[in-house]
Amino acid sequence: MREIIHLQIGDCGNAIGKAHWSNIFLDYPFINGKNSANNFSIIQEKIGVYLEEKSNQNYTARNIAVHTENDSLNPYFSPDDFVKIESAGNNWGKGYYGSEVDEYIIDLAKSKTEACDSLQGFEISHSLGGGSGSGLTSRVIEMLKDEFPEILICMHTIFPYSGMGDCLVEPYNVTLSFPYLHMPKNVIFAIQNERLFNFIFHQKHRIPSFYADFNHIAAAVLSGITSSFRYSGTLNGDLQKLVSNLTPIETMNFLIPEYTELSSLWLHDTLSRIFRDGVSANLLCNVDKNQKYIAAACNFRGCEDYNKEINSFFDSDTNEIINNMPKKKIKYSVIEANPNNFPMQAVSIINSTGFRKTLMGYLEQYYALKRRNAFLHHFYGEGVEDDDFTQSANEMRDLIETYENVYNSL
Ligand SMILES: Nc1nc2c(ncn2[C@@H]2O[C@H](COP(=O)(O)OP(=O)(O)OP(=O)(O)O)[C@@H](O)[C@H]2O)c(=O)[nH]1
Ligand SMILES: [Mg+2]
Repeated sequence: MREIIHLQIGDCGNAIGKAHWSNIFLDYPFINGKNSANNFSIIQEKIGVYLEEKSNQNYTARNIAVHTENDSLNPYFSPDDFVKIESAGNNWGKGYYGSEVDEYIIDLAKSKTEACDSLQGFEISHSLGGGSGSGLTSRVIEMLKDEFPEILICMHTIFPYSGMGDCLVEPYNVTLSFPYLHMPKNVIFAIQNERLFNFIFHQKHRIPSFYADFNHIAAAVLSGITSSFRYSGTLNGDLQKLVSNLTPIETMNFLIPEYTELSSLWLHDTLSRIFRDGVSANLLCNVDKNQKYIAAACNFRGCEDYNKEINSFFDSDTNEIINNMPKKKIKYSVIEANPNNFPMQAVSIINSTGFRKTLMGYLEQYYALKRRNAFLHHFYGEGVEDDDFTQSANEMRDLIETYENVYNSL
């Protein structure tokens, strides 16, 4: 079995993690005392990827919850997998340097690893706006890399609003985290809160309720992406395949999810709207108007009856080019089971030079704050040095330049 260990760190990481695990457990209607008449062999085969079997047909999540309070998902989370932390007060420095539980988290990860047959990687849900999700996550990534240098780490990362964040120092937290995300053998599924807002406002035509609506979508994306690791015979069936298919250029390791709720009535129109030249409204990060895709994949769920329509959409107009990528290069798979939260959905993953715009947004805000020396003493007081700021911002600028070079060279 190729197992994945999931960690959820901070308020946002735990809220999204919890919503995600609820979805996962709904996918297994035959465990923990529940019965189902259906044949679930297609999912049973890979049940050990995410779940630990405690006793016959009784499973818990292979999860480590790092949070200020134990709001666990009973009975699916084991109390031994909860690590209590103090809030890092929205300060990356406090999360990175001030944590007294970093070694305990790594010990827990090590003991979970030892119980695995063949670990395929770690997954981390977190946000970059607060101090724990940014700083403690950076520390944990660094320590995991020391301990398991060859293992893949896959981040499900919520980026703060790029204009009107909850707290003014968010651009510092994003920038200081950047070098820890942008490392070999990491992939980051990047979601911006403002894009979740826009999605609900424009696609669902209502004002979102914070954060329940956001987390509903973010968890649906996470379940959509990870369903390929949980169902047999799917595209990108393990982390390694996903990383090698979606990150042809190692330094471009940020992936943008795109979430779409599908209706049988408008299936073809919806697919034409999301897979077309330009910017799809369903992309969950801000991207440049002129962008070039370097890789893309899509997982459909609950669409089995529409296999023919989906195949014919991708097989028609095979000369069509979508943001510089031939349509025929988009890999897709259709998973039989319904997605729990909506009858039919598509979750795409895009690797695009357009991600430059997301990074530019935070870097500009970072410079605007840093130029005025705003709030710096809070960070210096926690052990962050001016060099840390400068090096992180430079690294971010280098990646922005890489995106520009790749755009110009394609
Ligand atoms: N989508 C979403 N975003 C959230 C949620 N909770 C907080 N955020 C965003 O995440 C950032 C704050 O991060 P938190 O996760 O609250 O902070 P933390 O990791 O607990 O860090 P500290 O509180 O400083 O210890 C802000 O940008 C919020 O807008 C949530 O449940 N869902
Ligand atoms: Mg918090």
